Amino acid sequence: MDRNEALFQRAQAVIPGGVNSPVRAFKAVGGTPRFISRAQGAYMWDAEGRRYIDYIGSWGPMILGHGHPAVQEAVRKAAADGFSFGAPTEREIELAEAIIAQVPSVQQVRLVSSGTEAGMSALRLARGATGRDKIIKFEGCYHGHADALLVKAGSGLATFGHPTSAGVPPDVVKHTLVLTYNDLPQLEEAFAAQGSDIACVMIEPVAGNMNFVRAQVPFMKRLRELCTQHGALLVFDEVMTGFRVALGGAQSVYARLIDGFAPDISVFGKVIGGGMPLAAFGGSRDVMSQLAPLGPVYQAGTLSGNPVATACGLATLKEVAKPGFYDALSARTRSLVSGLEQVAKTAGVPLVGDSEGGMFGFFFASELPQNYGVVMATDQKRFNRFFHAMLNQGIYLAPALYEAGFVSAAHSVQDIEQTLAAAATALRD
Ligand code: KE4
Repeated sequence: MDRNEALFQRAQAVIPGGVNSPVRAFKAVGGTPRFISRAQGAYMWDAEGRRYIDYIGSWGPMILGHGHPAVQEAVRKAAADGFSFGAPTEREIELAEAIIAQVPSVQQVRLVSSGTEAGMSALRLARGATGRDKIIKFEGCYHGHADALLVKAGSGLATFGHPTSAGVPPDVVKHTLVLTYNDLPQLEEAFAAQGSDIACVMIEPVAGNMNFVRAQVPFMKRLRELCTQHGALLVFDEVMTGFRVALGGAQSVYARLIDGFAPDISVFGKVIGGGMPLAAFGGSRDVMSQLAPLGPVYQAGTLSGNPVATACGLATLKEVAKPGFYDALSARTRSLVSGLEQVAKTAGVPLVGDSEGGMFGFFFASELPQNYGVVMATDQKRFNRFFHAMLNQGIYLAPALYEAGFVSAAHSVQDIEQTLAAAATALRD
């Protein structure tokens, strides 16, 4: 028996589903998950010693590639000085300053340990700052697993959401309205009907949890206007896009396209921790002053701003802030996506893709989907066959058609060429 299979069996005896996060179990694509023993640069090795070109990068954090020497050195030194103090440290200030330096809409940040914690806290802050209960999110956007965000659309616009998970009381999600991504008439209708009750709209500006779907510029422009007009806060969930699609995150992309654009609260994770448990949320000094110990909105965390995690995140942000980093990363990622489209065209298979910075997606479809329903109507069987045909050739893609992919600064031209050659073989299936 393959060691991955043996480990998966052993894991399932002591860990629910054998994994500590559901998407790792390969349920969407079938087959046995690979148990990773080590990673370096653009590569990971599984328990059988097989090497994979890694297009997940821990779902976004590993933008430099695995084991970057400067990051490893920073973590080694920080660990030698102590793992956790439960007291403030200078490096938390440095990391906050590094984030604020790149994101003009953020004047203050609070560090936490996961994207879920950051999203949950941002939601509570928005409700506390506005004194309102209702929130809007979009189908297909994932903001972590806080109860109020595990919700699917109600039967009609006027009705609020229903839980998507057992254990979430309907009462908890009754204030959550779920709309269709990029659906401007529906957004207008929701605000016209309930705008004065909406605390915030939470959105993934480039939705990486329905593969790769951009919020269209007119939609985003109007969303900003409606939030401002009705006194609702616009919460940008940049856990995946922050420091991944651009140094200033997705909001810097929209600020170039929409005059004066900025969200009110931003949520970060993944890249800012460089692979260690660290996330953050931030906004204007005025909004952030609502947080304890200054204000009435409580939020806390034993390991928030952990000294080893902040060292990892800070070393990562120092590397990505170097001139030309995102130009090179964007070009490499674009070469992958355009190469996949070309290979599919040659094979006569409909495939379309998109990318921004080091984040990409592709669909077995002829047009880029604009919302979750269209994403989930794309060819799932073809995706799953393609996923395994690539995995068997040493190319590790996201094990679900609704997940985005990630390229790191360590992915070489040769890695992209090897991937495209494998895709040509896989598409002959
Ligand atoms: P975490 O709690 O997993 O650190 O972050 C939650 C989160 C919040 N917001 C966005 C936009 C996210 O993408 C995520 C987490 N992303 C998933 C990948 N789709 C993490 C992978 C997993 O769940 O294991």
